[in-house]
Amino acid sequence: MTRLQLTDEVATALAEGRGVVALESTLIAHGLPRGDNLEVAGRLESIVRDAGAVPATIAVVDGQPRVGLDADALKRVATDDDVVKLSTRDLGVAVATGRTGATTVASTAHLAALAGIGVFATGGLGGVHREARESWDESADLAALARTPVVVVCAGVKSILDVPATLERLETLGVPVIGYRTEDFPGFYLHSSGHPVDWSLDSVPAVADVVEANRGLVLDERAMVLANPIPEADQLDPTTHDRVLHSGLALLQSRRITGKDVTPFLLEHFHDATHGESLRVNIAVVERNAALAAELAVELAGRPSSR
Ligand code: PSU
Ligand code: MN
Repeated sequence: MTRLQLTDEVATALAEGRGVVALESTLIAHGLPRGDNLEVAGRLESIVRDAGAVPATIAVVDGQPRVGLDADALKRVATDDDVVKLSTRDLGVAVATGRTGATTVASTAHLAALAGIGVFATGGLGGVHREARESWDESADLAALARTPVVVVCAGVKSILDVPATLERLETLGVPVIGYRTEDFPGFYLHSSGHPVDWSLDSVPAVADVVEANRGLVLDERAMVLANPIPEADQLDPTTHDRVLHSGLALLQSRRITGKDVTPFLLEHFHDATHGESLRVNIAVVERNAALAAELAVELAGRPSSR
């Protein structure tokens, strides 16, 4: 079997049953602009450490799947020009051909679960794209969540997607979606997507109870989504949001952008068109998710039954 390369810090933490948080690398390599991204990647790791857990940023470097990146590898993923976006179906090709790539929610979750990591922080999930009825564009993230045992802390899905369709698909796939201190599914840049969630929990121990209950029911072979919204005071201005979203969707059509380029293109459009305001929100979102994921990882590690 292809061996995962764990940093000593991650290997030791897992062996000792301490809290570990997986972090995804596509948001670093392809979701944030160069310049800010390396700094953000480092800060996410510090936030996890400050909360008493160990960060494991996941990527493929020269064909080697890595769980935890040293400073050199993190820099390559954030700054090299030839870093490809790897979903789960791309992992084998990347390993066999020695490529360097950043992992999406789908592939990060897969590698995290293989390494025995149960908690994962990201920004927003991939989901069902608008116009999916014609394009069939649904992120492989959803299928991966249906078969991967990990808790994913995110701020919902971006409004660039079809949010209600994505929620329907998560329901069909049997993936629990829990709002953290909210009754609404978050809208990534916005506090609320305008769509409710079935379940809301107010504390990290309460979330850990659900993780344990699912395990007891042998329902833990799939993921659980913990949806953590940005506070309303910090969200992107909704009017700006709607305007930029419409112009971005129009550009997508006129430039015929499809496939794995859609999400990075729209993110960059938001960052350009809002003059960095969406970037500020994006960074706040991922930092808050890393902090909550670390709290949950520490809570679960403190429960002997969870090991
Ligand atoms: N959400 C973000 N930033 C991102 C992504 C999602 O806030 O960069 C990335 C994630 O890696 C996610 C991927 O898994 O986009 C989904 O891409 P696609 O729609 O091509 O599956
Ligand atoms: Mn897609």
